[in-house]
Amino acid sequence: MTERAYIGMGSNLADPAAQLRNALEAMTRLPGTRLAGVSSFYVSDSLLPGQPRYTNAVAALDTDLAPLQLLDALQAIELDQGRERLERWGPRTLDLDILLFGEQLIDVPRLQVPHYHMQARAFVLYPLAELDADLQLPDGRRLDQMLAACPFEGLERLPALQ
Ligand code: A4P
Ligand code: MG
Repeated sequence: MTERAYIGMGSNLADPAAQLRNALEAMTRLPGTRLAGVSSFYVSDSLLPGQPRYTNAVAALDTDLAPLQLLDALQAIELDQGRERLERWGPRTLDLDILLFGEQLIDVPRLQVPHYHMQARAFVLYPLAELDADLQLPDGRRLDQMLAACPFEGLERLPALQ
């Protein structure tokens, strides 16, 4: 069965925008998967002080992969792009989070969906809204209500690439 998954992408090392573009390219090559949309890229300060600014975006994937297969594939892309897990929340060349996977609520040790932090993060919610402003989460929360509680402040939307 094909499901629509939304992937939160982030990078704050080694030319972040290029990291996101490479990751998008890699996602188009995943088996049984189609890249259905990409938001603008957004720059914002790190949630943790003393780290470089992040570039973030959200991608929509239509995929026949199962959720854990998709997680495996995304983690392989992270590793391929040189991510080292030195410290939790540390700076990273590439972070790929499964924000939503169809209507599924997933809570297993390796994977929780919807992603646990998405509601408070402008750099997730605003790009997600570009792809589907009417989105309703499987737990009943509505994206427009989450946005209303999450100011755009501090986000800088980069102009689209030509
Ligand atoms: N995991 C569980 N659920 C999921 C999911 N829905 N998607 C597990 C992906 N992975 C999921 O991930 C640790 C484990 O989470 C994985 O092995 C997987 O089994 P990780 O990517 O190594 O951990 P992390 O990214 O260091 O932690 P976390 O909590 O994902 O950090 P965040 O939330 O990504 O925060 N500031 C700005 N402006 N922009 C950012 O993107 N990001 C962070 C990191 C801090 N500040 C930021 C940003
Ligand atoms: Mg992560």
